[in-house]
Amino acid sequence: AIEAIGAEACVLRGFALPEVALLLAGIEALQAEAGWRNMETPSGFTMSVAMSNFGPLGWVTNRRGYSYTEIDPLSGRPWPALPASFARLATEAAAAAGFVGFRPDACLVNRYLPGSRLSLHQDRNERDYGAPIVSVSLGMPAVFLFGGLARSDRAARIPLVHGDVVVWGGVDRLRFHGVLPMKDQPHPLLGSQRINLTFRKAGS
Ligand code: MD5
Ligand code: FE
Repeated sequence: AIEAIGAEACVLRGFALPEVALLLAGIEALQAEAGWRNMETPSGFTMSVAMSNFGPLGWVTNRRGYSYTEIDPLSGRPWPALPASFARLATEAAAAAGFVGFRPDACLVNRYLPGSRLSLHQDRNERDYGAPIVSVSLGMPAVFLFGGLARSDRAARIPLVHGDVVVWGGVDRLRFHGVLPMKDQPHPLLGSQRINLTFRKAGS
């Protein structure tokens, strides 16, 4: 079932459910190899969302700004490689939403605990806004804020649960968005956490 949330944005309810075991195994391996970290924003706040990345490119923030790097600044080594099963899921979800040929080169992994939130922002650190973004929700439910092209536009509240996949592209690619503070609603597999995979084409 495809649920449109914008002209070129949609929710694919439960699309990732058949892949959950593979995704969780990959996330466990990422946690062991690279680990979660709460990064600092350019304005000096520590993010309440903990992050890590699968490569080749990983999103980072620090006092100097936001960027994509080939090397994990914490380990000094390349980010762990994106498992083929993850890339396939992102490509298939994008195609189901009408974006054929999506090949992600970055997968940001966000871990939300009760109280974690993501304030309203745009994703503007990628080279080519022509590629869509695919996001996979796992674990605790969240309320996603889907705004407009101006920060002041009123935002819709979209509930996202374990297994849901959202695809944004085209005219919806630069809309403001965020995640409301997480309530503690433990999930049978993941407990008191939400993990979001954000697949992007960040480089050329
Ligand atoms: C999350 N993460 O639930 C979201 C999923 C981030 C982030 O926002 O930057 O790490 S991706 C949501 C997204 C991406 C690109 C465009 C739009 C939403 N949009 O136009 O609403 O952790
Ligand atoms: Fe974002």
